[in-house]
Amino acid sequence: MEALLIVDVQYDFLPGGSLAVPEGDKVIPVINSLQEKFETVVATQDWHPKNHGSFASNHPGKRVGEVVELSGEDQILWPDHCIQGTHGADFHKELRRDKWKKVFQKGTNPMVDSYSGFYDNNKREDTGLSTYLKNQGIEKVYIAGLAADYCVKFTVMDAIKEGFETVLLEDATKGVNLSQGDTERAITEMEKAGARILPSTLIT
Ligand code: VGL
Ligand code: ZN
Repeated sequence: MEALLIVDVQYDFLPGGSLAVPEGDKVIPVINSLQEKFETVVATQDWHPKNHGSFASNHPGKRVGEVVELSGEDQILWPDHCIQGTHGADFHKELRRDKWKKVFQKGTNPMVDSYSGFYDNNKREDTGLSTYLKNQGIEKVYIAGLAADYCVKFTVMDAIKEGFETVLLEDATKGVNLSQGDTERAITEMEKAGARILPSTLIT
């Protein structure tokens, strides 16, 4: 059995949002047509408390893009984004949700970031996504959404580690590209780790 996993298609990651992914909105129609081809569709939602340690605003004197230590791990500092209950944390209104079986929220612990939809960056807390998919008999996951060089990449890597056959839908994701070429490098890393990289037009 197969599932489509939609990562973080939320206003703050879309043009006009606080951590906008260039052309992030382009994935919405692509993902909507993909959803018609799957029986099991699940989504992740970046869902931070206001005092989250990944926000530059919570580290006086530090700026967005600087790296600090958070619970013993290097943490890139981001603008405030996806704060629980705010518009920026909502899924885009044009993103269809009628087939979604479940939403997995992440990044709720202020002391650790969580790029992957499976585990936090210290791999201590589990969102329940892996167990959920396995209980549904899912063996293969197709991953789409934002951002290709952060949450999508980490979700793909953990999907592989969890033993799922993993496909990245290349035209259904876009990257932040803090440094030029980050998205291409992320795709190469995912492929090396064992993901298949496919265009969504090949999914039937
Ligand atoms: C993401 C940075 C911080 C993402 C989430 O969804 O890719 N990136 N939080
Ligand atoms: Zn975040």
